Amino acid sequence: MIERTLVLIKPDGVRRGLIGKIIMRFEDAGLKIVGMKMVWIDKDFAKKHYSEHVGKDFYSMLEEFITSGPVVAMVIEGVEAVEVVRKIVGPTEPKTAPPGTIRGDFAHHSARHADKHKKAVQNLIHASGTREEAEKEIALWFNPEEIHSYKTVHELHTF
Ligand code: FUP
Repeated sequence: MIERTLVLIKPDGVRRGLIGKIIMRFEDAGLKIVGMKMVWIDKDFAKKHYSEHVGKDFYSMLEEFITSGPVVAMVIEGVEAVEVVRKIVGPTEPKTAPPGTIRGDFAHHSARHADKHKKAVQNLIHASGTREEAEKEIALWFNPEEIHSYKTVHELHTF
């Protein structure tokens, strides 16, 4: 039941100064950050991360976006964390993402608007979609020694 998932605060989130507010959403839900770093990836690394999208119409825009500045990469741990983190992040398109989700509260652009301007939709976050994806993505972004095992006060004071 305890899972780990990969979360990226994308370059738009970093540029907008939302790192702290975004991390707070995960900590507020009781999720545990077990790995974290700031990385500015290149095009080769972007192709590895978005391997399932390489060759699609929107890929070049996505690559331009994800390599446009540094991202904050995190490994987040918790009960059924993959699904819970996706719920907190919200749907891909900020326009569709409901209030209360990170994408719904801190962004509003539509996919149509992004397409019109030939840009990837600026949606602040990447979060692994499945447990299999999480495993693959964590291995791509983090060395095992960059992921830490420790107890939060909540774990120490409860069962
Ligand atoms: P998500 O799982 O929510 O990150 O979304 P996807 O894996 O479907 O898409 C990856 C990224 O590509 C998303 F952040 C949005 C972007 N994208 C576009 O910019 N245009 C498209 O037509 C489809 C996806």
